[in-house]
Amino acid sequence: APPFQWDDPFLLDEQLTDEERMIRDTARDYAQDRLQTRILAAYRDETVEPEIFAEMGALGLLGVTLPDDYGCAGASYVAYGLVAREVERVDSGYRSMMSVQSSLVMYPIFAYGSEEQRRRYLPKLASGAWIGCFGLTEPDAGSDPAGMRTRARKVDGGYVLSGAKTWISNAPIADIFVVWAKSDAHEGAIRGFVLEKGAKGLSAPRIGDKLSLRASVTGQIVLEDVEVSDDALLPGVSGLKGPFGCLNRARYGISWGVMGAAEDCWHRARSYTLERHQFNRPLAATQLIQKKLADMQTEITLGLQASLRVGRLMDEGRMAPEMISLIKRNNCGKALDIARVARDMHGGNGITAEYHVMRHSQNLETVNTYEGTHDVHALILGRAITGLQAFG
Ligand code: TGC
Ligand code: FAD
Repeated sequence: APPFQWDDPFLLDEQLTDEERMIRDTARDYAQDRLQTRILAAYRDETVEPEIFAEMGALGLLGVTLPDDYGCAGASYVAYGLVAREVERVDSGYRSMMSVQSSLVMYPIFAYGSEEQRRRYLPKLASGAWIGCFGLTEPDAGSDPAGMRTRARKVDGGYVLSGAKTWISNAPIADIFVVWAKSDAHEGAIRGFVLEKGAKGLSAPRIGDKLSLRASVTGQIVLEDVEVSDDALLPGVSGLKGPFGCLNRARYGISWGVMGAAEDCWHRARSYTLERHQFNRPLAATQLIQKKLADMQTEITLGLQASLRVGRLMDEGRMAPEMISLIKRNNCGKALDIARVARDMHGGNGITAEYHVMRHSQNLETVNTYEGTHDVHALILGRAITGLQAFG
């Protein structure tokens, strides 16, 4: 019988194509060589590092699933998930920067934009020369984006946007803003608009004092009668299915990403408890510690295999959004549990930055909440199971 690989029990590696392994290795080398080395200072100081987009862009890691006509790799959704896993192995904030650019900014321009919009924006977003953000959430509309207040009013030759978005990743450093608003020219339907930095009345103040996701800058988008021309409208979609189409992809990537963070916590807990002796033996020689390590291994192995399955279904065009709710919810919840337990297994050392596990657990608090909270995804699944809507 083949030997059991403790760190890849179901031989995930074997289930990947050569191209997927190559993209995974590129992402892993970059993340370990260039991101792992700066994360402690970046997290402590809330450093804003826009150059990370150009670094990722140069390696082809942005918008990796989009076609090469726009400077992208044309790779599979599995490859995209592998990139998220490698980047989030270092920090959820860096993965956030990548997911927003790829799934929430480049994807809608590709899927809903005009050919002119694609040509104008996608190559610069793919190279990381331009940074994008995605404005859906508002101060009074989080889990319920249908309650948004931001309005687009039709005027001659364009629209006037007014309202406020909050909790927007990348907003303070963004060149491109994908903003969702209710449009009076479309009977109040939610429509997407692409705004550019510098538009009169557009500002993006930073949100400070975050105790989570500190390496990723977050802001508001304030729209004070921002006038845009007709060609700012994304012509290809109307209604909430526009933003949700983007969220499907970002949530899917997160399901892989959080498994990377969980793996980092698991591996660190294993190394630490093998080294650390109490009661004249390694902590790893105790039954309780081994049970915790086995639980981590089990959840990570099942979680990765589930994400791989959904990725393959996406690549075959057979994805249903509920599949993504299942893996986003489960993998985020399990990763958060794993990070908290890994912190515990590190004892007092676990609360310091240099052991990394508490940073992961702080980050995963955000990841469990954004892109649909753990409970909202339960309600999406509950609706599919029962046919009954339990939100309102
Ligand atoms: P509902 O009636 O269910 O649907 C309205 C319309 O949307 C369609 N739809 C979808 N289409 C594609 N994919 C999906 N996943 C879809 N879900 C719904 C649906 O078919 C319908 O279309 P139509 O044509 O019939 O009108 O809408 P609802 O208002 O009842 O929604 C409820 C709920 C809870 C499911 C939904 O609102 C929800 O998912 N809330 C969570 C909000 C959320 O995830 N926000 C994320 C903000 S972005 C973010 O967090 C980025 S962080 C990124 C980072 O930094 O990494
Ligand atoms: P609420 O919706 O107020 O939820 C509060 C609590 O109530 C949660 O526990 C929730 O599960 C629960 N709840 C809500 N509705 C129900 C219900 N019907 N039944 C039972 N319980 C319910 N948004 C963007 O648009 N773009 C971004 O780039 C972005 N980046 C983010 C970055 C960070 C760091 C953070 C923290 C958030 C970001 N978000 C972004 C916003 C994020 O998507 C929202 O925070 C999330 O959707 C939850 O909304 P809320 O914070 O308003 O919480």
